[in-house]
Amino acid sequence: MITVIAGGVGAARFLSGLVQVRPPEEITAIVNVGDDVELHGLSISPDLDTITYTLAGAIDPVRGWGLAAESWQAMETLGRYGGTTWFNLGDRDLGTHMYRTERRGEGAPLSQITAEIAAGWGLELRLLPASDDRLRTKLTIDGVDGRPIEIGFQEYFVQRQHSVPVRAIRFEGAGEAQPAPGVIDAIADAECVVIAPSNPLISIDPVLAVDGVRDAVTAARERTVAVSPIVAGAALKGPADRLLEELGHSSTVVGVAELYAPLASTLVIDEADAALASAVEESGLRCVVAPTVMSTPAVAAALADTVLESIVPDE
Ligand code: FO1
Repeated sequence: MITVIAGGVGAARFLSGLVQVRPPEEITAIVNVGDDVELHGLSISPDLDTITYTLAGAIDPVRGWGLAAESWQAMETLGRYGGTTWFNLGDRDLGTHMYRTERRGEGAPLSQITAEIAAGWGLELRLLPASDDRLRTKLTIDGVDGRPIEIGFQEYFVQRQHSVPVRAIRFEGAGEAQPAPGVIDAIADAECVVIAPSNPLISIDPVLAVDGVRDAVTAARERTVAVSPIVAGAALKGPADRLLEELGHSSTVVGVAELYAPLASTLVIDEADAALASAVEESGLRCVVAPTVMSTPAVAAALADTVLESIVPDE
């Protein structure tokens, strides 16, 4: 079993490579739910949907989220009334949120609903939300009068286009949220645990914040490999580099290594950062240098192979 700790776009790309080199039924993705949001009375799980749509080959390739061949008629009607339109929900995508909301209303746990949606797209890997309980990433930024205010993840990421400095990050519900059924076993029983190239602070940390998950990954450290989401000091997509700096880390592969040293025994970095390999190893992880910019499915498959090969079999 290969278990992948996953956020959104970067993790989805990695998983689309992994399913090319390993049978999907041997793969479990444990997915961040801290980005989840309720809008228009609908339950929306962006990272679960991004991974589902990507692996189904239905993702919009330009946006990296939502469905391809989308239309926006419902949003246009909402706009006519002055409704909430800063979070764009395509007409096809709305069907997913309507189904998830209907099933939650029937009392189904998110993990069950996620399995139903994945099956609806013919996916064979196992997708698990990190928790069936409520967990929400909250960010503290400077309000208009300079005083700190706390906002939700999508208000930061989309409404403000993550263009504001972040003072602190908190995972509301982390104290109570329990791992979804199968999450701890998927880590404990995995021959290899992969920390996907997702944002360490807002995609990976909220998964680790769920009760027992960080301990489970730490216990599996010798079989855990992380892929750096930072290449040549920058994030390929999103605010990972700025967030690392704003929260006192270095937005380099060494900064990532220092964050992941307690959790993983190997960090895979891009060839652009080859000169930093020894600095990564000084942080206490083995360092593997390989192409990590998954510009094509072939690169994603090669990266997945590299990750699996970097696991030193138990002596
Ligand atoms: N990202 C945006 O930048 N703008 C949007 O309007 C937007 C809408 C949206 C709707 C559904 C969905 O699943 C994702 C959506 N995203 C949007 C991306 C989303 O904010 C991010 O994918 C994750 O939350 C962070 O990885």
